[in-house]
Amino acid sequence: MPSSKAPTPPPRLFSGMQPTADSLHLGNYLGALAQWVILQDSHQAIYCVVDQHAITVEQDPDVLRRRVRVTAAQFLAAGVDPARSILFVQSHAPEHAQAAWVLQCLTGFGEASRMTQFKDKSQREGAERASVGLFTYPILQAADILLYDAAVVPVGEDQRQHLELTRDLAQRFNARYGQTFVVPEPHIVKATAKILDLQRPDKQMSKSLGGSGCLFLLDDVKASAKKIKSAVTDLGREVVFDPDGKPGVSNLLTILSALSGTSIETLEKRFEGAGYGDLKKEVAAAYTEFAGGFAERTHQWLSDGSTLDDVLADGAVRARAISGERLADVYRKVGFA
Ligand code: AQP
Repeated sequence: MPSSKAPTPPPRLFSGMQPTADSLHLGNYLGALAQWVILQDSHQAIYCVVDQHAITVEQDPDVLRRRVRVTAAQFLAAGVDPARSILFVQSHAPEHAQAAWVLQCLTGFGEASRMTQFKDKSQREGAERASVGLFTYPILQAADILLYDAAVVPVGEDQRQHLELTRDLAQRFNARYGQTFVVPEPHIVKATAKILDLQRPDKQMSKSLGGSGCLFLLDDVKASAKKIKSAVTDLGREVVFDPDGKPGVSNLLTILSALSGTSIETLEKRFEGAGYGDLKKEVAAAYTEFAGGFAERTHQWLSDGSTLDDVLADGAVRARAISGERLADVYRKVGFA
């Protein structure tokens, strides 16, 4: 006799990226987006273009609008499947900002002050110019995640501290008001958690460093191949994986391994007796092949504007069906009439 028990739904997963550049970079892709695509098979995945996070630093409204679509198109080009996963824009779901207020009231000022990303970014902006939104950014991020009962959050290493805060806030709310939020686990894949800048391999690749050390996925591939060929390498000649002693070479091996699906050990063997120039040539070829196809798919999505809009509108409806219910529960528990 068939069992009457409904199958257990797959665990939920939430992650987002900011629409703050005309292109994602290779760190965003290998550190997070590539995982997003894989995890769709085992999770009910919810992916978000976090435009409310973007305005924590000044944005030109027209540029921001354009970048929201370009960012969503890149998620789709990477393989996010809107038939299986929810893809939406953060500002289309006002529940995020509403839940963030409740969580802000549970967060200690000292606790928020310890967030290293705020310290770094506010130093860059200057204390007077840094917005209060930049300060409370990690609490909005906590709301993003907790509203969806996400068990798993795939991110790069730089997000670990924010995830810890999210977990603390979930536990604090649950202890004070009764079981409400799922306490999420970060999903950080060690091998690609921190892709380094090609010119400054002591720093992570980032759009704010930009320049010749950052591979923007929608840039001209020839220019990107040139950046790879002029990447800073290390003393010595051997192509070996040694992140402390040879950060530049190890970073190139990590990139090649991730793009080609070949293990680092196999690559080390293949490059025995070869030099850094050979390694760079192969990384440039693998990158060119990947980024060429990625850019083409992104432009296809952008050229079919109404389909992209439909995907985002449908995603917002599906997202709000989940977050609306959780927010109502939160409001009731904190005593809002
Ligand atoms: N270099 C990286 N290696 C691995 N993962 C990375 N991520 C970012 N850089 C690397 C991950 O990408 C996701 C996007 O997060 P975001 O939208 O918050 O992007 P970001 O942190 O603003 O990206 P940047 O380039 O690092 O921006 P700036 O320079 O403005 O700080 C996250 O999961 C992140 O971990």
